[in-house]
Amino acid sequence: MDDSRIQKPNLGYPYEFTLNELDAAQQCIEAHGFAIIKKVLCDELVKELQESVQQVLDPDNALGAGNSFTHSAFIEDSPTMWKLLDHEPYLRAQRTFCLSEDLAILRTAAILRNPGSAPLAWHSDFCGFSNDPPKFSGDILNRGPWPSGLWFYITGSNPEHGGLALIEDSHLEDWTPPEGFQFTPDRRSFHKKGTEPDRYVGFDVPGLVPIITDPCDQIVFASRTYHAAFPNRTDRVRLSCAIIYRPRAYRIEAPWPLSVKAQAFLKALPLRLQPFVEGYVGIDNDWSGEQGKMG
Ligand SMILES: O=C(O)CCC(=O)C(=O)O
Ligand SMILES: [Fe+2]
Repeated sequence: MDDSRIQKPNLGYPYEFTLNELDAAQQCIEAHGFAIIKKVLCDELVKELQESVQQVLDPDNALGAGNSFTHSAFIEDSPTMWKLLDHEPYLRAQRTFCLSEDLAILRTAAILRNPGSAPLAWHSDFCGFSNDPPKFSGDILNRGPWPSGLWFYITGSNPEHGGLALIEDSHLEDWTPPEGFQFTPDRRSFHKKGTEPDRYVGFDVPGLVPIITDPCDQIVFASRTYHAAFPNRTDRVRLSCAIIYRPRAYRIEAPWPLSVKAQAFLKALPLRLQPFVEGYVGIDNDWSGEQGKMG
């Protein structure tokens, strides 16, 4: 299928909401696993976030055509992201989606996808399908019921530009892959029946919703929702960033120490914002659960 012709889909239910329709948005997330919130950011903040993602992830434009880069503790390097924590209309929305009045930062991310960059395979961020001992940082961080996706695609999301795709209703605990597909052994992805059990890359999956947004919109998806990213077939970089929250009372026991950079972030954050970093554990992308055993 030529996915360049995919139009904003009519799904038979509303999935775009304003900041004045948060209850309806939350109901859509509960029913279908996602929602789009229109005009959450002003143009000025969009511009500042674009500059910050570019500056932190690829300051010298050296990444090169066809490449992508993900920063998995973006807020530690981007004081511009702190502005979100002072943005009451945005915060009210995050409280609604996380079902908590008292939010704390779980993790943050920014992604830069250059022109020509490859698609991202289908997956769920949720790591609670297995009770095996944790093997990477996601197994520690991504097990809660809060939304996994609270993204700003600050250069817009659409199928030509490396935008997001997701599968409606795939957040439900009894969801199974559509006709012709089966779960990968870890359940975090699926593949075509009769093929290798690798995460599927392709946009011919029944139930696929191409997400089409403006740079000021927020894309929300539920804890388990399966999603993927289209390749970037434009001549413009694709930028995105997110803060994922946990209810403050939900503590994370991280087996890795706080990095020097994480400590500096905690120290630099203004006093009024300190409640957002209560119990902050940062992330260690190299942690594999093996250190203790090997040591
Ligand atoms: O690149 C994207 O748009 C999605 C990224 C994503 O799903 C992830 O980092 O888990
Ligand atoms: Fe993801």
